[in-house]
Amino acid sequence: MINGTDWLVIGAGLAAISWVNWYFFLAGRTPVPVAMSVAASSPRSTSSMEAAPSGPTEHTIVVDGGYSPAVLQVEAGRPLRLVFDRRDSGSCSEEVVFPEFGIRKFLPSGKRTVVEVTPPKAGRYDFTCGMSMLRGTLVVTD
Ligand SMILES: [Cu+2]
Repeated sequence: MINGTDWLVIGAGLAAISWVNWYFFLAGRTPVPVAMSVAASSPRSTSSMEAAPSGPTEHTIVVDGGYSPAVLQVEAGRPLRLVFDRRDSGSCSEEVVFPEFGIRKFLPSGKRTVVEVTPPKAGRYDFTCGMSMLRGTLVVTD
């Protein structure tokens, strides 16, 4: 015989089943309009989808009595490929040093020399010549 408590259990069970059906079959199919409109309206996320997110970012830095550009905006955690294009022949610029990365590299005059670093976190990382006279900065953002 079915008493009042049984009806309560059956009712709760039916409610749970219909909620599960709604959750998986109806809610799951509904696109997320908020997230999509944000992605479509943000040029930054569009461009990051076009570029391979894991590939290194390459920058060429001309060395000619200084670094040009002297300031580079880069992303934290993303591998960087810095191509030093050395055009002068003074002894001052013959080495480039990245103190935070423990890198000291000789730059032959008239050649392109690659330095690869991955800035681990946001901040400013200087690079200098061997005597700390010429200066450049990596401005790293998240
Ligand atoms: Cu120097």
